[in-house]
Amino acid sequence: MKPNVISIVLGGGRGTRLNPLTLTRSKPAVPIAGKYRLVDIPISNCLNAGYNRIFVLTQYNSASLNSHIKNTYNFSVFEKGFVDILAAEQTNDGDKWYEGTADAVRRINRYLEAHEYEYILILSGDQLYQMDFQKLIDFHIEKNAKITLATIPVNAKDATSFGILKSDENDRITSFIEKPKTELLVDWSSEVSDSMKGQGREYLASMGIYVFNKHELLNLLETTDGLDFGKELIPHAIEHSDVYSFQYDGYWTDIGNIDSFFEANIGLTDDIPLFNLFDSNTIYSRSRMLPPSKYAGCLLDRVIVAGGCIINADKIERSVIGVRSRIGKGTVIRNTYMMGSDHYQNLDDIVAAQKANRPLVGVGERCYIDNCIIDKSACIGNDVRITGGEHIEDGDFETHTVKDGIVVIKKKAILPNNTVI
Ligand code: ADQ
Ligand code: ADP
Repeated sequence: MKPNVISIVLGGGRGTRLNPLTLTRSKPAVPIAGKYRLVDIPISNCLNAGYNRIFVLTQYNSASLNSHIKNTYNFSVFEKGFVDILAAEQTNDGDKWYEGTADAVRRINRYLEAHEYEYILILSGDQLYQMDFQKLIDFHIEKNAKITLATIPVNAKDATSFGILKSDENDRITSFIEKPKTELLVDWSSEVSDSMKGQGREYLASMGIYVFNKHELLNLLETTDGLDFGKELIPHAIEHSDVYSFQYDGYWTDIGNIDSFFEANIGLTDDIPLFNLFDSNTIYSRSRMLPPSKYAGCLLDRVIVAGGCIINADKIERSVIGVRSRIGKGTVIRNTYMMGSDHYQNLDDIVAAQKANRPLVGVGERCYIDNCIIDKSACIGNDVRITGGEHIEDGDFETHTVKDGIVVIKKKAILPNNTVI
């Protein structure tokens, strides 16, 4: 019999590290890889393993997240599957935010009570990976664990951003420290494979992916008042219960900030990308019924292009071009993630914009764009130059934000002809 599992996707704290992409939408709704949303990744991993009862916890319920989930995850009446969004608050004010990951799960427990389940799978909403959760759950059952953490070896630099643990020869976790300072790391290296050692990945990190036995989780939520899994509940459980480590050695990346979000997207254009979109495991997303993309006079080198684009550029290199993108003649784009647009401008819109001397949605003619993320429906005029890179300082402006040398053009921003950034 298939294990009885309910999954919870932690859809985001305040999400400030991904600003300005999360200014007007919740983190799970951030577009990734030209046609998906962040939330599609953990949901697809669950569905591929056959676990189709999923809650997505988010701090606010943007219209786009709702419509995306509603339009994408439709189950037949025979399947009893669902993907439900549970939002902490509709607005940003007040004290009704989920105050941490454990607090979020504690507060939605009343929705879980309506369902039968034995195991609960808790997932992060901002990670890129393809893991077979069936193997994780099987491991948990075999070990007779009360809690299992998915873990991965990381190097010393990354170790300070994660929960680091040590386990015995039977994979039982013996000690855990959340985000240790560099000077504390000396005592925390683990036995890892030669190939991991070769890459300097000697510290075993928690991936923030947890399997709990139902009663263990309910007991922990009830008898402790910790607000966070990593800071409080997991360290407490390791001292008092049977917690195991399921070591994973595939590709996994945390995409919590602009830099890692950018690299995760651009990395998809590599010859053999670490995260493989072209895999037999489906990544589900909304089917949009878009026309095929159309190109004229354009040289494309390592580019992913989603559906419904009209591309007349001279050259595009190492870039991801999202749904319904329109790019004008003579333009060069490199190292850029362009998210695309939610709708097409019709001929009347185009004539009106031209009359008002307003740039059209998309990228105009003779532009040069490098090291950039262009959020949805931005209007970039003709002869615009955007040159991100190490030379450019961080800052927040009306139309864009610069973080780690990456220029992020805000959603619906209007950059007039000849703008230089
Ligand atoms: P972090 O990722 O830093 O560390 P956290 O900020 O708790 O931990 O986020 C975990 C997930 O929950 C993220 O997807 C986040 O967006 C979401 N989240 C955070 N606060 C939330 C809230 N109030 N409501 C809903 N969702 C929320 C954790 C662990 C570490 C582990 C890393 C691996 O604490 O031990 O190493 O994950 O990435
Ligand atoms: P996102 O979170 O991606 O920025 P939004 O919430 O702004 O998205 O909008 C996404 C949804 O709204 C899509 O379903 C899209 O069809 C619809 N939408 C937004 N603007 C328009 C428009 N001007 N015309 C038609 N549909 C639109």
